[in-house]
Amino acid sequence: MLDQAQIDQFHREGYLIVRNAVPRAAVQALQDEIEVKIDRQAKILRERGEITEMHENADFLHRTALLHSQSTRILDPVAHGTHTGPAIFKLLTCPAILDIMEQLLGPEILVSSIYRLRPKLPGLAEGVIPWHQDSAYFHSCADDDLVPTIWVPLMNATVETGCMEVLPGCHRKGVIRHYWGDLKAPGLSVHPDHMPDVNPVPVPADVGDAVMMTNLTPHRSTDNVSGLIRWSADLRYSSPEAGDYGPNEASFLGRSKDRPDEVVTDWRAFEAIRVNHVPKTKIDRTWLRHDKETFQFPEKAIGPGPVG
Ligand SMILES: O=C(O)CCC(=O)C(=O)O
Repeated sequence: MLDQAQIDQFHREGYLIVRNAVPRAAVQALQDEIEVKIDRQAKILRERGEITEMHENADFLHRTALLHSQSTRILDPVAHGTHTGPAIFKLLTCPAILDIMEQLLGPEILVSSIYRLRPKLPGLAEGVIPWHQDSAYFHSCADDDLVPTIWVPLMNATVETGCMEVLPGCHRKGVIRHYWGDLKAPGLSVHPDHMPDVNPVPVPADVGDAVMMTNLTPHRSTDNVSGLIRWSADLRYSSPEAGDYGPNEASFLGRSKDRPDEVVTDWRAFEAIRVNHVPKTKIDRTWLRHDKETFQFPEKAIGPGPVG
């Protein structure tokens, strides 16, 4: 649970570090689940001749990078919200997180369709996430609603490994103009001409801690210059009123006073909901690509540098 000072800070600054927010057993279970998935994928890729060295003795913070240098397809089972299983379900529905969400959102809590596992591999340019607000990716129906992210490190995330950075107090002015970045930073970036003039704050966090942000908080993560994989999970929640802001994937009811019978309590039901989901709405954002966008200082708009 958050105390009132933490709730006030979250609303005032648009972010909050919550120490010991997440049970370590839940983090460990997710690490174990990921290791099994990666190992299974490594075996498939070995059969296809894409991987020759299995690095079976390498640990969670090294193995995937060693396998990735042989085949980038090693990440397929954990990419883009594809991962389901008992441990991710347990983390998404963990009472400690839902209690915090109930404080912020009230008793009706949707577990957002958009959750991600992020293996930020050392020295890999694609792992750099430029400045953005999550709402820039969402359908605009939730622009006026709170969709808190809880960013959960699966290792001790330091500045060196590329932890989160936020722009404090910049979440009250709505959705800022974004554009689609170039190949080095392929996601959405805040347009540099519209970048708030505020000093970034790095938010290192250890296993068990969580970094909370709003859907309008500008945030990014920079290079991982350590030798370790910076594993994390980012989870989101909303009240049902926020609507279907992430229609490409399935959300589900995580806690409810009004509809307790509809709360998903079993990971297999969660998996079925994810797998069988058919998107009905399209995202209504039309951000320009970097080569079609205009910039006051075009040289600032190449690569991840300009947006940070
Ligand atoms: O984990 C990262 O590096 C980026 C996460 C992010 O952008 C998010 O949680 O919205």
